[in-house]
Amino acid sequence: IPEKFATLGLTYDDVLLMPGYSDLAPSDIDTTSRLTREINLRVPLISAAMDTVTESRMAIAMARQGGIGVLHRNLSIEDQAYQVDLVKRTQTGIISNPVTIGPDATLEQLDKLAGEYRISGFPVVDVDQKLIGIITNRDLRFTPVAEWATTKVNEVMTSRDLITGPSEISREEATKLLRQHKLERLPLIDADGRITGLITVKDFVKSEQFPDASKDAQGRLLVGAAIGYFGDAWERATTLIDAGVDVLVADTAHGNVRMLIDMVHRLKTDPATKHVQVIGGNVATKEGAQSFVDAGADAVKVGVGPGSICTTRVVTGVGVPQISAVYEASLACKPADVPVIADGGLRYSGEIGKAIVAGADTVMLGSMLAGTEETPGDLVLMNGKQFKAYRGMGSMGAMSSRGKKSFSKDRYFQAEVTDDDMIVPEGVEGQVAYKGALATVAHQLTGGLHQTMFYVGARTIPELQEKGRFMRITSASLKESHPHDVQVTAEAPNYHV
Ligand code: RVP
Repeated sequence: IPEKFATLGLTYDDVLLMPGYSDLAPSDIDTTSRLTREINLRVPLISAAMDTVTESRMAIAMARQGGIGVLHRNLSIEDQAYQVDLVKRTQTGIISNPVTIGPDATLEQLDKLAGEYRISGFPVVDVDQKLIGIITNRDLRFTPVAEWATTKVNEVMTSRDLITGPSEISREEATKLLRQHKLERLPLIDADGRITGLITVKDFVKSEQFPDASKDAQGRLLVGAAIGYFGDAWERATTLIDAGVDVLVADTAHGNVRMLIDMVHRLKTDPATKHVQVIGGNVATKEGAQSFVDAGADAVKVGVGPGSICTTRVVTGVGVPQISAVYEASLACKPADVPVIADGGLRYSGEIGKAIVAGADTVMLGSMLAGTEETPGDLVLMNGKQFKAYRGMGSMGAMSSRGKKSFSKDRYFQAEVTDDDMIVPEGVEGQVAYKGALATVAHQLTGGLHQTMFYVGARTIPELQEKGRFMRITSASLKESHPHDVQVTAEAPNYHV
């Protein structure tokens, strides 16, 4: 019966983009794209919610480059919320909710707080949040460490002639004050002297250094966090919202599931949570995408089985080749104006443009970002080369209690499996070559996308989606695409043999 068989499935290696007429200068090209209904990114890249890819360091680095990171959820609710907090407090201009300390805290407590938040100076406030001083690492230096436990903040803080600014100070005025008084920090206060913000020189330099950074209305970096649908999932979601998360990302291998769709619907209708952007996923069909569109999702994430560390298609026999999956999902999302995320399976920068032409607005990357400096985990030296671990969230390592407790087994519908021997993994554990700083990797990816847009003749991402045409290719053509008939003697930063 013909209906038993869907049409032929295509993936990245099955297609190439057709070149088109171009009269663009490199500076004309704009890679801004929609992450969700309400959030735009200058660079359409997302780091995967995996425990070997995205914790706060990666999320900070991604947002600074103009993309966004999704914090993984294989950790306790408190730990994940703390990671959100770390990203939201990272300096980029004005810190609207600075970490403060009381006058009666000891220097020992101050030192601990400084380590926890990786910051070196705090406004000192009384019980009414009124600014009474400022204390920095420098003030600590004159007190012997042995006395830190007994010395109080108000004994060493600077409290005379404090220079402050009004809450609504402009960037220019703040720069003037910082310069004039050679200040490291400028606390901002309201009419009653209560602390309302903090500006540091370092932040100002940073925001000039990262002009594409993804920021919220208050100038803080954007961050996403993964959630599930099982057990304490609602508590996790609301705790992350309280910590200031911008985007919640339903993180499951099969999103077309009643409980998860209900969860997304609840998040988008409950008055306490509906202001936060929610991404539904993963799906790989038009019908699956439609369920999330109907539930009110702000974007839909696509990918069943394409991941480099994923064995879902072999273990279960289920999946949809990624170019077809993205295209199918976009048929439900485009009419509703809901952005699409292509998640998994990308290996080269050229595949970002292919995903976009198939119907995606952004792409989520695991293996392409794994191995960078900012990922969790240590370097491993093997045969004189450096590596970092990269593993699937459905691997034995991520789902078993070996090492530490697993919090994300419901991603593979095995939340209630307590005996490790009973786990049915859908991913593998491995390693990838050390790649250095994320910034250099991100530069190659966005640079590649710029070139795609130039070749196609598209100035913007919507234009690329509109103009882009595929040609289906054969395995002989694929062979022709890659370097062939030579021995590659030098590694390119964007091509590895
Ligand atoms: P890749 O970029 O090809 O490495 O794929 C990353 C994606 O793979 C993730 O964003 C996620 O959707 C999926 N994944 C993560 N773990 C597993 C697994 O264990 N099967 N799959």
